[in-house]
Amino acid sequence: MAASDTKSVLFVCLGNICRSPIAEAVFRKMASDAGVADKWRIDSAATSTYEIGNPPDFRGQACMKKHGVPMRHVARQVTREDFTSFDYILCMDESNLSDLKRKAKSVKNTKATVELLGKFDPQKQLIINDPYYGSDQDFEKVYEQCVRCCKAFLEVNS
Ligand code: 6LJ
Repeated sequence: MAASDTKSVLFVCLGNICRSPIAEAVFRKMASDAGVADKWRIDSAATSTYEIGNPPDFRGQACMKKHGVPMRHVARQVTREDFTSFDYILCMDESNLSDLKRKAKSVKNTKATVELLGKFDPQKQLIINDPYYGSDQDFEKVYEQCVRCCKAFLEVNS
């Protein structure tokens, strides 16, 4: 596989411990199951500095274990380089989107398409809400939304 055939996606949320590591892990497993993992660079990051260096939220880890999806990540913040090196930056809510669009303005030669992951949802649930102050059920909903959206995103990129 030539490097020029590689696509890249960065999943982004506020803290990079709840939603975006789930999206990253779900998408990586789908790409792997489809036999195209070698064609993708897949990562996740935060708009904020709140949780830099921390592992995914325990409730998200439990949710992913339950569904048999491996997840291993250390939270990091979005960098200027992310805007020039990723093809897609997919985020979760309108606050993420406005933060990313503001950051993108200070970067020359941004190549990334920045959009809501929810735009790919066949059930049209556009926003993937922050489950930080929520319940296990809220994490389950995040997972289900990520499954629907990542499946559709992979299909349009196949
Ligand atoms: C600056 C003030 C905020 C959240 C989160 C919320 C709050 C989070 C968090 C998602 C992932 C110093 C840091 C907000 C990781 C941490 C607590 C506050 C952090 C907020 C508003 C509504 C719903 C959820 N902020 N950490 N401190 N989401």
